[in-house]
Amino acid sequence: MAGLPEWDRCAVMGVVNVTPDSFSDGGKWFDTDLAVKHGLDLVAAGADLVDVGGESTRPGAARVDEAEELRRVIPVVRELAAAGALVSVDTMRAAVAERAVAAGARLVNDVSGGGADPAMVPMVAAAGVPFVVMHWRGRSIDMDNRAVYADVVGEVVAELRVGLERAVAGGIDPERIVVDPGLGFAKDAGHDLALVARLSALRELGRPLLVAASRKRFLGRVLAGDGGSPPPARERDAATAAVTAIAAREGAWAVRVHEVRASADAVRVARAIEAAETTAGAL
Ligand code: PMM
Repeated sequence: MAGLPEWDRCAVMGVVNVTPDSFSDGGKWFDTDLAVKHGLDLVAAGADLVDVGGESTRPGAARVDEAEELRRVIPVVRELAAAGALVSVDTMRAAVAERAVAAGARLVNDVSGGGADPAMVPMVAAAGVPFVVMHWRGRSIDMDNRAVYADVVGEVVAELRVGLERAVAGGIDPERIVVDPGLGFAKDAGHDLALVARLSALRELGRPLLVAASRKRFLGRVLAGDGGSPPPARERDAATAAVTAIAAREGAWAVRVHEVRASADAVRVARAIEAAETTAGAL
């Protein structure tokens, strides 16, 4: 990926949500110092990047205003970057992305893929930083109503292609674009599982793939089984690591996770298996 280090395996992006209401860890890292400490702990646990966000995107979430988002995000980005962490900023606002890049962020992760703020694509193009184009169908407040597909994999690939083309038409270097299926965004559990089952179809887009399954509802549904109730988000980390192993085997560029250690181990094991496969193929 142009503009970032080349890892020889799937990278691990640790999540730092500086929000009082994020669905899986909301409130815990709301204070700047705690958020910075959490980010550094994630790096110590094996995170290759840390993704700092100040606005919850959980289903039904309302938006925070820009001043509040800046207040939450910028000091955390600045301190983590100064401490040597590779920081990504999770925002739908060009002004937040711009200030975060100035504070040291090296990647812009926009869950709207540039769709929410018309100034985002030109800003990222001018800054020359890598950009995540995620699949979404609109804001969190009513996205569950848009989880209607005849062919979820085909439609997500086609809609991501549109986002990719919009970003390139807006001046972003295609070599700096990452695509992401947006698990849980306008998707039900069946849709998310189908996308994970067919990650290879997303690779047809020809761009590195980011997979963000961590603690999401679909894992809760799987763990609940028929008629059971889903375990709380924090009890979905082993399930998350299972998806990490699968994503790494499917050639994902990175996974975005809350609990880093298990996924950091999983990507290393997947890499070792891949190396053994090459050796075995040569025998
Ligand atoms: N999911 C969330 C937030 N940011 N970014 C990308 N690229 N992909 C995602 O699927 C994604 C994201 C919501 O999860 P959280 O509230 O646990 O951070």
